[in-house]
Amino acid sequence: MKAHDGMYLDGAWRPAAGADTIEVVNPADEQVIGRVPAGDASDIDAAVRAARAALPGWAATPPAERAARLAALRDALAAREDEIAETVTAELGSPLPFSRSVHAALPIAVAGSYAELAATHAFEERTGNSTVLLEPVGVVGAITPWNYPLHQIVAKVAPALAAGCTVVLKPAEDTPLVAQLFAETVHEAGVPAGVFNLVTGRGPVAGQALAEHPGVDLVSFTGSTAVGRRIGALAGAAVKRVALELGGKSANVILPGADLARAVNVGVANVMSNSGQTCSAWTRMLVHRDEYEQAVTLAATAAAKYGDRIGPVVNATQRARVRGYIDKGVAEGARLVAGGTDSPHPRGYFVSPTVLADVTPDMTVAQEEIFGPVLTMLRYEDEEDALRIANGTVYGLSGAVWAADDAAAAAFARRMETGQVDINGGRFNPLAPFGGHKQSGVGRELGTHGLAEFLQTKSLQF
Ligand code: TXE
Repeated sequence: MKAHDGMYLDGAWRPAAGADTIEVVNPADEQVIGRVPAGDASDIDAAVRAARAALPGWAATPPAERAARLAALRDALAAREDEIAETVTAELGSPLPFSRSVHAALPIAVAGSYAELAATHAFEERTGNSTVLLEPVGVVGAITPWNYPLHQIVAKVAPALAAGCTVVLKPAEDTPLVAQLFAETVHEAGVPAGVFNLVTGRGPVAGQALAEHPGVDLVSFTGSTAVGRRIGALAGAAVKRVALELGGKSANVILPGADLARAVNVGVANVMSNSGQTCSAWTRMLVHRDEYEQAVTLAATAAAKYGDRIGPVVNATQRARVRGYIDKGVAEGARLVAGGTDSPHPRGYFVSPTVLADVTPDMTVAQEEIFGPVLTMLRYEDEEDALRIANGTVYGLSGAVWAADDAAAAAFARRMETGQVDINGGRFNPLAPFGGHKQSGVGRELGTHGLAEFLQTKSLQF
């Protein structure tokens, strides 16, 4: 795989300050496929300086011109769709068809949506005798994870650029190659020097330096709750804006009267997709006690069919964590009905699609994010019990409700403490706000709500 040995700073690839590097490994076969520089605090400082210097010019660029650059970025990404998919497959291990249809296609769609929003959004409003200006927040520090590596980047960088902000990106250690490819497309799109900067590096070094840098006005972070908490604390101490997209433990609530087979099959597919490494995955399936055993049989059959169709998890640490949760679930009394800790693959960080039945709300596997292909199945007595279980975690990112009709499902969904709910299998909408209630995070991504994260108001009274 092609890898740059420098950082994309101020419009060009430049050598890193230090000599440390990060090995990029293909999780499907454990082969080293590339090496990128591991930046340190001085690389971050250079990038923040470039972003600060570029800020006045970009903030003053008319939204129509910013929109034109974003449209060019969408086109540059689309022109390299195959390369994006191959790169994500190589460094994340996801099967190529999934890399094409999701890891490549989704960020192209999101970039396109912000090209349109930049052109049409009202960056000035009138209220009474005031004109309200919606101005860019300033320099954005974007810290992204590996699970949807390009989507997570585009979901931050595209709205930031649309808003008139400039950006320093620190992508995840496991997936830096698609981040470098992204920087190339930003360059190809004619985005002015310094508006977007990339520093590859380790979280506790480069990530921490970016989160702490006084020249950063907003930190937008997606990743673990533990790191999110630290970044939130740093931002609080510095009184700067922060957006946090953290973990989830979303409920898939199947109410009596729903199409049980469809709800279970879609639910299993949702959890297994991307090898379970999706913060919004419906990892807890809630089924009425009268239909529970039937649902367990359906889910076990569906999971077994997945077999080889899912890729590995991202690295050995993640595999150990996922296996640890499976063991813990069984130790706490869950019934293993599919998968388990064995892998049929001699190499690669594979975990078999796993289903744990007889899970109760107090178990660790019902409370903590596993981030692997593991479905937990819980029994409920009645709707109130289902609601209590659904809302009974510290998280609130996503969810699903299935019922005899959409109105009944939506009525239940309105009572859920969560940021988004799919009704009877509703389709993903890249314009709908995405983000969490409770400890799933702060702020929203996508659509106009995602754009608003990068804007601040100034009101002029006449
Ligand atoms: O996350 P980290 P990890 C969850 C999931 C997973 C767990 C651990 O449950 O099992 O987190 O994954 C950077 N200062 N999610 O260890 O460490 C890091 O370099 C600043 C949910 O990969 O949070 C990377 O760029 N930055 C999730 C980013 O933070 C730091 C997606 C995320 O890595 C840092 C991924 C520090 N001190 C994991 N330490 C989701 N919400 O979708 C690390 N980083």
